[in-house]
Amino acid sequence: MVYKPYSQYSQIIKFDELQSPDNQWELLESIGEGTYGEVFKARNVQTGQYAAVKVMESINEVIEEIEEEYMILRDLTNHPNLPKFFGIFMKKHNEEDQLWLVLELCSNGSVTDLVKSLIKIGLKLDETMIAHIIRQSLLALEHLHKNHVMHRDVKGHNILITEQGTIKLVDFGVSAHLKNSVGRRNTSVGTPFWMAYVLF
Ligand code: 4QG
Repeated sequence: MVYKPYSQYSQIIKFDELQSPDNQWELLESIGEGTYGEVFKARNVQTGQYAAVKVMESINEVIEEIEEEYMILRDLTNHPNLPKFFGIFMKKHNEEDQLWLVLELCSNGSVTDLVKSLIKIGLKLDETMIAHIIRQSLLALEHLHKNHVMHRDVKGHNILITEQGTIKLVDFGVSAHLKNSVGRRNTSVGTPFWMAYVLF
């Protein structure tokens, strides 16, 4: 029997009551890395619907971060520029349990991927496309900020494009509710790309 301290520690996620994803979602290929886990394409075994699944291991080491991300997904993703949240599951594993966050698939990938593929063929984003991406990203941020949440890792990797071309800001792995511990949030997390604005 593996020791699972998280079932006692969590105030927000009832780990003991989480369902297994096994008869609902099956993983397909890996499609990227988030802050606290790998992301896979997945298919609903009953409906055939596709989704993105963020698989998290070593749950007890990042329990507070997982809870914060879960609350943001549960409460704030009712916005067109944030990914839909389809559910949270516990996958029993021989050695270590996995937590699965099932999210909307953005099948056109990230803005970083898009820019890289354009560069390869000698092209770049035109101003209209940049305006579209920035505008919808800002709408997502406005929604988060109105709800006292800061994302803290805005970058091309975390700005995704759906099949329809809608922009979705993703990965709340280092996001924080401001009402939790004001004064601790000047800590440096995420990717220090944004530091360029401060330094130059
Ligand atoms: C998500 C789809 C790359 C990731 C979170 C949804 C993290 C994707 C994705 O990632 N769709 C990424 C396709 C997602 C590609 C949603 C690709 C939420 N390169 O083809 Cl937190």
